[in-house]
Amino acid sequence: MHMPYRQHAPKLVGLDLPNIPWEEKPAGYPYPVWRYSRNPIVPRDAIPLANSIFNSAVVPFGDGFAGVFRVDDINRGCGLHTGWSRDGIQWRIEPKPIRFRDPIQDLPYEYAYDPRVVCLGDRYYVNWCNGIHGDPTIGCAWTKDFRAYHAMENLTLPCNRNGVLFPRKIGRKFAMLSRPSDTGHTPFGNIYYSESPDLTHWGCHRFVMGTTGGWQRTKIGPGPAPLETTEGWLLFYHGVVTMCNGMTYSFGAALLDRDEPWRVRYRTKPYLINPREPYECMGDVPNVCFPVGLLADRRTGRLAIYYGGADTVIALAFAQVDELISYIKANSI
Ligand code: BMA
Repeated sequence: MHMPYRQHAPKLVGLDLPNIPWEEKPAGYPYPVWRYSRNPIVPRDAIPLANSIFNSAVVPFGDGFAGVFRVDDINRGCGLHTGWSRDGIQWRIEPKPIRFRDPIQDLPYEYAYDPRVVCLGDRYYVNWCNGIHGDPTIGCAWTKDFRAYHAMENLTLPCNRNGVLFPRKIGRKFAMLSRPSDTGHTPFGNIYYSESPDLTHWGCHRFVMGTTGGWQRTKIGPGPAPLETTEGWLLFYHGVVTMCNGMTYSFGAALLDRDEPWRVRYRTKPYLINPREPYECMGDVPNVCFPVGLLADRRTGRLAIYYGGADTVIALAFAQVDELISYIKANSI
């Protein structure tokens, strides 16, 4: 049958991953991103001594998936833990936090949270919010097997709380999105692009996008590693609005230029997901949907988005890339 729309449908650039989690959109659901019916997928107490497990990143690995999980413990410390899964839904999380090999002299690790993971060449790079002298910066380490993690220099000066690498070089340079912040509950925040020849020295900083109105009025920050499509880099990002009882975290998506990703082509005016289910509205920090993980299947265009719910649990949402990109374009700022 002749289907002109499909012929021009945006395509994912990447791997065929037919085994990523998937559930069809509920009949009649009007929006392009829908929640997994059995959320949350990881409860707060999945391992001993955990207070909460949330804001965690996953990648395809071997026959299944691996991930780096944010675990806050019952002392209210926060650390990163490796996790393993066959189906991307049921996770076995290591009870002990990741210890980095080859620690770098004079580079403290006081706390670690909100990991992102990206495969670049034959290595997986982990970025997270890294505490140094009480301030947040962007930590970095690499691994090939999710067992030995090798410490690298921090990617930014303090204060910066959200950093993520692109999954390939752009213009022969490594590339990163990050969100400079303050040392507290930052009441501002725009997304910037930076590049590096070696993952250590960063420069050529470019403004990508800032706050606007509505759900993204107070601050925004990059989520999972940008996903390459024929229409540009698909970036899920969180946005915050300050309400009378605190901050509400929702998420939306943008399409960034493929060659010059600091140029925003389209960006959602409405949110894609906002806190409304009990596991998003009730928890240690109510009203938080915070995306940091993403899996995509090139052939079907299926997306599985992992997000933290209320700083307490991990939830999953789904989208179809061509439908989502059409929606972003039709509902752009
Ligand atoms: C941000 C980060 C996230 C957290 C969010 C809501 O500043 O600390 O880890 O999910 O606040 O508390």
